[in-house]
Amino acid sequence: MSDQIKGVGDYKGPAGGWGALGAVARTVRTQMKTSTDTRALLQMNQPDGFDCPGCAWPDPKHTSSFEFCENGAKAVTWEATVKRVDPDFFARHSATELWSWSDHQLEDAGRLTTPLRYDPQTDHFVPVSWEEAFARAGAVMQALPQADMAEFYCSGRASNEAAFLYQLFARAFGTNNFPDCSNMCHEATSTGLPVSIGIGKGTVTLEDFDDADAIFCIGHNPGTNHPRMLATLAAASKRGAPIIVANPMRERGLERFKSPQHMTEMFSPHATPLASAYHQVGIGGDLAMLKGMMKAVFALEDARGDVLDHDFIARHTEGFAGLKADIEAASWDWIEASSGLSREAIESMAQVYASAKNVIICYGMGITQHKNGTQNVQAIANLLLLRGNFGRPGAGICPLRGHSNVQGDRTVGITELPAEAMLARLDTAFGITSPRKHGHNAVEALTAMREGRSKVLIALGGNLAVAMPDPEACFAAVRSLDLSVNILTKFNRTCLLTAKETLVLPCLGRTELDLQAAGPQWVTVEDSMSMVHASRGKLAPPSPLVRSEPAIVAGLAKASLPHTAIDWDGLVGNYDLIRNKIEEVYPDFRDFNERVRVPGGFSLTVGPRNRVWNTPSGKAQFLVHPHTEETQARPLLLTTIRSHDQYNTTIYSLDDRYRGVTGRRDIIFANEVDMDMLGLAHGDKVDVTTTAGRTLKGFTIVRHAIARGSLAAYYPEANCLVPLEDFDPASGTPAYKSIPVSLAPAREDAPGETAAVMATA
Ligand SMILES: Nc1nc2c(c(=O)[nH]1)N[C@H]1C(S)=C(S)[C@@H](COP(=O)(O)OP(=O)(O)OC[C@H]3O[C@@H](n4cnc5c(=O)[nH]c(N)nc54)[C@H](O)[C@@H]3O)O[C@H]1N2
Ligand SMILES: Nc1nc2c(c(=O)[nH]1)N[C@H]1C(S)=C(S)[C@@H](COP(=O)(O)OP(=O)(O)OC[C@H]3O[C@@H](n4cnc5c(=O)[nH]c(N)nc54)[C@H](O)[C@@H]3O)O[C@H]1N2
Ligand SMILES: [Mo]
Repeated sequence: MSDQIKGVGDYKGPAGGWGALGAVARTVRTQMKTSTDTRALLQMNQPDGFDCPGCAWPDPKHTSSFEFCENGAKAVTWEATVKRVDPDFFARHSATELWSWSDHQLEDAGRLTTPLRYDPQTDHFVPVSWEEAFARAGAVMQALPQADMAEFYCSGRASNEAAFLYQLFARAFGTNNFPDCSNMCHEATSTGLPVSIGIGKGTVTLEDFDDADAIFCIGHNPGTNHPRMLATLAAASKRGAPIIVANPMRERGLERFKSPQHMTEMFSPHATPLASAYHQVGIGGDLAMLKGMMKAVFALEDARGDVLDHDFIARHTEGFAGLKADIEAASWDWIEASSGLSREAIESMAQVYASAKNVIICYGMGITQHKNGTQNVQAIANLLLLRGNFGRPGAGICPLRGHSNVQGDRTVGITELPAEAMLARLDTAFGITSPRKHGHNAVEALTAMREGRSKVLIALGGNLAVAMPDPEACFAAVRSLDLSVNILTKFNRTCLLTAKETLVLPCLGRTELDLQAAGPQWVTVEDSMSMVHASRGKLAPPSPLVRSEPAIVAGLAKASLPHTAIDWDGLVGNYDLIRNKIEEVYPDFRDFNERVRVPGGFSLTVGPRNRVWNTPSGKAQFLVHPHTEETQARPLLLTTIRSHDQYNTTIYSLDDRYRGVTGRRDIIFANEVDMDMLGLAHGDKVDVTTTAGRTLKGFTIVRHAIARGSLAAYYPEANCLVPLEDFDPASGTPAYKSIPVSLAPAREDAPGETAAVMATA
């Protein structure tokens, strides 16, 4: 029945396996030229090669093994493509024409080769020299009435060196406005965990997975977004460690895996099972589920007496009595209704948790991108603290980070909320006076642009307006600016939101050779387990005109700050000098240049690994998140997810292999029972409407293994359903993953919309 609908079927294989190898072969064939280029793939994650620009999952220490995955290969081939968007391309295609292209088509056209500016007279992007580009940007920057009217966006691919120079530029210019991709991603982690355990990062190492007695995976999809994690999970599964999943959707990458790197496995009919239990929690039901687990843990303690780690709780924590009272006040009726899981299911999760000595809890966007994202994160920490699951091998918290260096960018200063001590050291290191006023996060930046309070957007990577909620508001906000500067490898839709002055500046990618005055340069990155290591690009740049990110940042800084005393050229000439300055500002980077030259790099300090809690009282905190015991029915909630063939707003292809979708993205995944109740059939066209009257029209509804009351659609097509005002008040993270909606059969007269263009063109 399912094969009657175009592009919708079932995927029966495991994650990985021959499907993954086939996909790698296809991406190499469509993007790359010769076998010399494909050698790039063999450089990935090698001690003297480059860090994979895909995800932030760490590599085995001192690796010389061959560690790459299907989606890492897509990230590299997409960057190392032979396709180019050169001046001829922009002469042939006007900006208006390019607007009608899908996001896939825009980036698939190839790598940028020359600086461009938008010419409103002709409606074309035209080549300019670097000198002219910098001068045009500098003129607007110097004319700004206040430094705080500029927004410095950073996406998480930028290296530590580029990001450090970028924050220096912004602070020397006079603002802490650092909207960054982290604000849309793990901000709930960065905000929530410091209050709980004194650091806004994960606490486990890769080796901890070998010692874990149970692993929980809540709200993340590693088969697609962190595929190298599947090898780690498979190893745990083979040892017999239970892997407990909580996810509204059944994701193949959490069910079973066949490693494409093990030939015996590839030729055997068996795949490694991953999840030992799979709980389809309702969208947004995680806090109730976590409270339920804690309630069951307390009940087990009452029955057995050996479940809580009393010694740890007494010595290392505060707030236990408050948490216990809050959990006791939660009724099973409320927990079941709010989580969508039965009491028995939650008790079984708690049983596994309480029986395992060392537990790791992993989580991703399914936890953070809700109005209560910070509470979700802190509830995970509460659960771990109850049994002292910090500071011993095999235990801890593991946020699955986003971009490959998003954690490093934050470490070296990309934050709108800088600490005074850091600013003081920055000022001493460079003889500047940094602004003390805190700046804008991503939502605040777009709001300021929308209201005319900000007039400049400089973007170090990313596709800000497309990644944010509410394209109508965000697209208009960028179009209203005096200056938009896009430092990118590939042209994207945000470039087409032309301001009074619009510049597109092409930069080198991670894989490419970076030649500066002192010779070839390399950069450093931090993975999601706080390991800092080197990344060395080797491939030829896409054109001789393309410059490195540090060089572009320095060029913009010099043009914007005519009286600057900072030796920008010196720093760019030799990145060792940038690293020396990072060390001056961040003491944790002591002997940076020396330690990062050791293969595998070094670890930054993570207090909880040694039971050191950098909180005001020096203790870890149990935190209470009161709820009201509402009994009214939950609305239908829609979550937005990544397909297997996308990297955020970069759409590699319109396929989503593990969910059985081919050649399209205009899909709403729904539970069969809900569809029956709504009178909708598999393959029907529907309109999705939010309570605020936002609509997504003419998408096709398909039956899927998803929790009751839960719907899913792809990001960014469904971003038009998320209001800019719907975010977690604690962290500012947009509530991309719990949108209350209703469904109706599509009205025939539905006009075409941007979302439809993006999904299908
Ligand atoms: N290939 C590839 N790799 C990537 C990326 C990419 O786009 N492509 N993006 C990178 C970035 S920036 C990030 S942040 C990470 C994202 O990595 P993930 O966090 O894995 O990303 P998502 O696809 O947004 O969603 C993850 C899962 O959350 C589940 N989910 C949705 N709502 C809920 C909920 O309410 N509760 C629970 N428990 N689960 C829920 C979905 O079913 C889905 O399986 O990956 C990084 N790596
Ligand atoms: N509805 C919904 N919206 C979401 C999410 C969701 O789950 N649901 N997830 C959110 C999350 S977690 C994130 S992180 C954001 C992502 O937001 P962004 O980080 O802003 O978006 P990307 O799509 O990763 O950026 C793609 C662009 O980066 C540029 N690029 C690639 N490599 C490089 C490089 O090496 N250097 C430079 N300078 N540029 C480069 C390319 O030109 C490409 O067009 O989206 C958020 N938006
Ligand atoms: Mo992210």
